[in-house]
Amino acid sequence: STYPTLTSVVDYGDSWRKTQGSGGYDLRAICITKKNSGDCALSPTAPKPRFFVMGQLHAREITTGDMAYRWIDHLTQGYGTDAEVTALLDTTEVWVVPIANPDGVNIVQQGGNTPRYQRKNANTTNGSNCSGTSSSQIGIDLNRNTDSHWGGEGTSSNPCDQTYKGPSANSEVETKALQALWRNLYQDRRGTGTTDPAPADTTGVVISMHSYSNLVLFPWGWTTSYKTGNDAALRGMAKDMATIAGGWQYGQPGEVLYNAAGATDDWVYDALGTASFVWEIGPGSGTCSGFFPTFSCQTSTFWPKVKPMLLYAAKKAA
Ligand code: 0X9
Ligand code: ZN
Repeated sequence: STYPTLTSVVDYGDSWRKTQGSGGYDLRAICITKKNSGDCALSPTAPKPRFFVMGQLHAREITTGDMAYRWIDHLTQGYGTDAEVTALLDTTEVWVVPIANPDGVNIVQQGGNTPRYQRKNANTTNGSNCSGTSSSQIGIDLNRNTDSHWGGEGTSSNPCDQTYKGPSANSEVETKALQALWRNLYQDRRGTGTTDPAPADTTGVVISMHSYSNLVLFPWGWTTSYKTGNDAALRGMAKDMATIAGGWQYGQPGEVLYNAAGATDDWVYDALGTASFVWEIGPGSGTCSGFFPTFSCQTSTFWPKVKPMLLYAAKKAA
């Protein structure tokens, strides 16, 4: 509200607890651009190209939410004074979902000075018998729940597991709300073919921030048996991002980490043909490691990498 000419906040759905009437949150996105008529509308035919970044789909990966809020501050405070930010917001819509899984974040925060290691959402209808320790927790893994190869490699059918895929594809309200938002922001640009829906180019870029392995990942994440039709372009962009980060590894998830199906990054490419990346931010050294790094690490270690990565990726959306 401090920057009404630059920002619009969109309520794109409710968290699971909110749908149950027991606490919970609105799911919120912010659109940042030098607003002209037609900008920041929930319509896939937009005047400007769109760059999208999301944090804390996995609740305990707190660096990703922190980076999202720093990005929002950097853009709103930099417009008119920082030439790079001004040029970006004059030409591009920047969308940010800082907290994609707010119920999970609430569970993390219930731990106070010893935050809880909640990864998944808070839906107990399938996982109510889980003990709530880091190895047995309630909820569905929102990065295994989409209909992009749902139930494939790297997914679990056990409701207490960290990688529980949920009772059916797209079962979770947080999943459905994100998909509806993305369908409102991006036209379906796919080509033909089920394992290779390659669009003509990589216009529009979606970044999902995760922690931690110092990696830049791109589809397909469900398998390494196939490359996408845009593999060369995506791999080239990932290489640039990894260089900007100071020498991270990059590749399809199965090349440098593991295969995992039903994730949101695959879904964005699979359903819409939009270029999509996961950044696994951190660890740094010493107290800058783990899911809950010392707060000063956000300023000293992570933001100096993530800020230029975001600026690079945002320019690639055009
Ligand atoms: O396993 C995940 O969901 C991600 N790693 S994390 O440690 N943050 O949990 C990696 C997801 C990579 N993308 C796909 N497999 N599609
Ligand atoms: Zn994650």
